[in-house]
Amino acid sequence: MKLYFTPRTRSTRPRWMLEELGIPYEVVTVDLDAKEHREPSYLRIHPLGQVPALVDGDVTVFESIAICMYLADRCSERGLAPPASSPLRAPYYQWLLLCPSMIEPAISRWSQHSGEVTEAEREKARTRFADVAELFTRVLAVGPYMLGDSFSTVDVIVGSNLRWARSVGLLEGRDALSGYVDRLLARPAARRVFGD
Ligand SMILES: N[C@@H](CCC(=O)N[C@@H](CS)C(=O)NCC(=O)O)C(=O)O
Repeated sequence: MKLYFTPRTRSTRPRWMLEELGIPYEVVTVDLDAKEHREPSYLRIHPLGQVPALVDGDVTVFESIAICMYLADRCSERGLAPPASSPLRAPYYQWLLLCPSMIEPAISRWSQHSGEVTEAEREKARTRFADVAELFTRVLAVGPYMLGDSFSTVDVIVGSNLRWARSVGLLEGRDALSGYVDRLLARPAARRVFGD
């Protein structure tokens, strides 16, 4: 497998998955500053010119969460996705899709500098993030993982989102969520990716 990867981007999500699953893979670094993601050879892999992308034999897949879901199903015996017949499959989809539809736009909007967005827009983003943060706090109090007893792909994605949120100050005063991020980042697979 080849993972098209740029450090400190959403590329870390599939890399974390690959490390959790113990799948051998090759990293192909894409230099965004050098505009390598706009070169025709890369656009044949990801027609929208973004990272990450994964090539697995004849299969090419982009979108970080789709790649993680693909990998979880590819190695279903590792239990990082509930089987299609499991009642946990519903919350699995629910939490995974909530991240790019609601959390990522809120973190991104909040992180923008004044001038790029109005203060009212930033405040709306903070409130939207806070609503989800409260919900996650309740889910994880039952947890300890997003799907209950077991670590799953949802934790890779929610953990990645919350790590990003923490880096822009959105987890201040949210010790339970910060502790969850710390627990996830202490996993050997995560340490190999983030080194922190
Ligand atoms: N929804 C996509 C977003 C991909 C994305 O925005 N990637 C950024 C890095 S995090 C990128 O490639 N930026 C360069 C560009 O869009 O020109 C995913 O989750 O993979």
